[in-house]
Amino acid sequence: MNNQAREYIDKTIEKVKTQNPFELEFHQAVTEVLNSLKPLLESEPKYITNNIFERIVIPERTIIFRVCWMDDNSTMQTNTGYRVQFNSAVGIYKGGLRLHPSVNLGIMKFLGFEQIFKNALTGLNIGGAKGGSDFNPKGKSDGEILRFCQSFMNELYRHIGATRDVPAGDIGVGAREIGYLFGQYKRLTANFDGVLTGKGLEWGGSLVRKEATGYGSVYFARSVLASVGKEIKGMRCCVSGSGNVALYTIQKLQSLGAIVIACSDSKGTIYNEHGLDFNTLIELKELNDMELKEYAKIHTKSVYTPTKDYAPNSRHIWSIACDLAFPSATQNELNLNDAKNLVANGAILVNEGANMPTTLDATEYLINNGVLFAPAKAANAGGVATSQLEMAQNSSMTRWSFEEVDKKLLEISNNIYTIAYDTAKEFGYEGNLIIGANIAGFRRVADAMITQGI
Ligand code: NDP
Ligand code: 2IT
Repeated sequence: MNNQAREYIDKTIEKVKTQNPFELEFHQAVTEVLNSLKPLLESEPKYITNNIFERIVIPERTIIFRVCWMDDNSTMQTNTGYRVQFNSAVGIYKGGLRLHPSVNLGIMKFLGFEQIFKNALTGLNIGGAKGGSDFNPKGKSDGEILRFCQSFMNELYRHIGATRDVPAGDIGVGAREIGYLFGQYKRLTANFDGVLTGKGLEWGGSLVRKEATGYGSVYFARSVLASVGKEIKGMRCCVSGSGNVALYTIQKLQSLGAIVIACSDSKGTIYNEHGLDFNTLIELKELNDMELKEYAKIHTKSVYTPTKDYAPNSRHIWSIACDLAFPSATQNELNLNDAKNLVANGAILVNEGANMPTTLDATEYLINNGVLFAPAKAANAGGVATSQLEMAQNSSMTRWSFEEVDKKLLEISNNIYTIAYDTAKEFGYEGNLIIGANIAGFRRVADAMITQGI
């Protein structure tokens, strides 16, 4: 049986690599998830006999489309748009839209694949999807963003719907973009419905959605620390990124008494041993889309390190001594060198706010060196879970208070921790939340697939 499970996993991973050449991030996500399912396959051969692996690694539907838009010089620009509707076994397709020049099919598929299990872990009825474009929002005028979003929706609208597929934000997609996308959807369909989440509070959005991923990430970290008798208060934290997830991670950490000593953006890292000022960060990054280097001009005792001064093959932020590390920017932003620095400096927890921020070898190193590890699909699920709470409010035409939504978010985060912890323990890997989260998420989806037939 052991060999059969191993062979089945290896065979599937090899097939994924052969059939999806060059999609390196997708290979990475599949490799991580499938390898961690070995204990489950050994005890439950039905997943092998039902050929679940072959099915689960292929999206149910992939939409790739051309997005033409007019820039401010009246020159026509063209980008590629994507929506990968990966798996609907447990619910409506759900997942964000990413606008970043690095976007390609492999990145969309890795994100969609991760989203399947993340969404399943929430216990809610949401399936996995992801979308976006290689459009670079940086340096674009408001009019250019508007025209891009409208053109993107001109194709996407026919594939989504409040009970079919509900996109949301991700890198490069925040309140402004969701507004433009929603406006165009409404114009094209004449429907005012919950087709996107992260909407404005006056037109169907939910309180706490903006904060949810960051808050949820910290709630999750709190559960992990509690399991070893520690608390967040007084912990020195490094949070990479300074976008939506990072900012609200910082706010919640500070409100719980942690000292956030560093954060970053794509251009550099800011450090202050006495802690960073949240309001300045919001002013610069959320409200004005400015570079983090401006922070050091306001808080002159802070130290700014531009990316050109980073040590080779490492991110400066992970060489700063801290207790808790919250990679919350992008995929593969914490590599083996970074993991070695964190271990050498005594970090006790890596809590993934971004999707797949830690490379496979770095993850292995951290775990082998006794660092607590909270995997993305468990730690950052608060965002999508609160999106589902937004959908629930939309469909019942009600509105919940901040406290009500926050309480539900906390409950969901705590439940995810419990299910990941208990599942790892059930298979003899107590404390390994990667194995726990992957098995629990996969089992729910795979059982639904089997029950629903081919
Ligand atoms: P934002 O666009 O709001 O912020 C992204 C941040 O990361 C920015 O500070 C950006 O720098 C930095 N960044 C992005 N790409 C790179 C890169 N290639 N190298 C260095 N820095 C980079 O995105 P979010 O905060 O929404 O998303 C961050 C991560 O969290 C992503 O992995 C996303 O998939 C994940 N996530 C997001 C959720 C959400 O609800 N938004 C939910 C769950 C996960 P700069 O400011 O210079 O652009
Ligand atoms: O990666 C993610 O979970 C998100 N970008 C949020 C998705 C959502 O539908 O809220």
